Amino acid sequence: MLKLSRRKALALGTSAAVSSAIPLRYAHAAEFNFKLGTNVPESHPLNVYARKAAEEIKEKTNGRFELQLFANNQLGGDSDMFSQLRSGALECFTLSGVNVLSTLIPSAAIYGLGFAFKDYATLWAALDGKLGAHLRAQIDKAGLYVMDRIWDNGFRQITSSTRAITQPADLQGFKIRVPVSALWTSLFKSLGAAPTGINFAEVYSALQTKIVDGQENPPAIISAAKLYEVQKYCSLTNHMWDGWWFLVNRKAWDSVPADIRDIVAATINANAIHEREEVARQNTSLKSDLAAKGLVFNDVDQAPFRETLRKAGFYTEWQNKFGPESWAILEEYTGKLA
Ligand code: X2X
Repeated sequence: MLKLSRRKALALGTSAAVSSAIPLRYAHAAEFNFKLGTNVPESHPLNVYARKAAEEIKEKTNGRFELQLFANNQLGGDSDMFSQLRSGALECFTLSGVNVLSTLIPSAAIYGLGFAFKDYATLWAALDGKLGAHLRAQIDKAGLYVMDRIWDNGFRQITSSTRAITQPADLQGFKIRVPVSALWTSLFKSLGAAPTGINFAEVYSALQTKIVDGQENPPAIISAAKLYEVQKYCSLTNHMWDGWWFLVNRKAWDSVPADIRDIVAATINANAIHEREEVARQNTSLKSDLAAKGLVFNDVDQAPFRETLRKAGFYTEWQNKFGPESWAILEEYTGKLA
């Protein structure tokens, strides 16, 4: 009985796929099937525009190249997906340079230095300019292909279930989740907090079960991952910016003919620009929406936080770690930090 119905289902699945799911003009399997893993929920603009890129690529390559999206940590957390990407089990992965990418390439984290960028104009000038080129060269050296345009995650804000953060004193001993990253841990330790490195896949439950009292992310993520259900306050610290590099396994990328690679890269980079516009819009417009859902917002004066970091030796420590070359390029855009 069970066997019969399974066979039936299989037969049905096959004929359905042939007759309707694949449009006639793509009535052949794609030659190149790339999986893309992301670490945020389906509704986040990263996934919306990655999907759009996938549709456009299929169209422009006449079905020869297929990009299949696995959003929301379906393939595992960041650390898992990063190993899969490196081994070739996963072809594409969007990953922050400040997150686990920095475990392989320490200087990839440099743009996430606390309070480094004051606005988007400065930030895009750096990341679409000399700083981005410098960072992409290091990712390339480490054996990964990286698309030109970084995707926007946003300026990060601290949320908490226990108290609003208005001054550095509010962070003393504060149990906060940070991604698995030396720079992130150092930033919050230097501010006096008690950070724990946790992949984003486990953040909601870590907040719900009170393993940590807070986390930090931009409004677009707080909304898409419904973190407002387990958090009460959102303090607009803008303490750092973060984004996702669109990474590709080098061997898989090299297996694709140059003309198709050009289409894929151009389409992904164009959609990164659209994604940036949407994220910037959401990170502004979502505040009233999140407030209506019960999140209590407060503005923050950054000056005492910066001063706390300076006094803790945070900037000089990281200047030494990143080295003079990367640091000089960063300061061309941000002005003197150390
Ligand atoms: O892990 C996070 O907090 C996230 C989703 O913002 C990153 O990818 C860094």
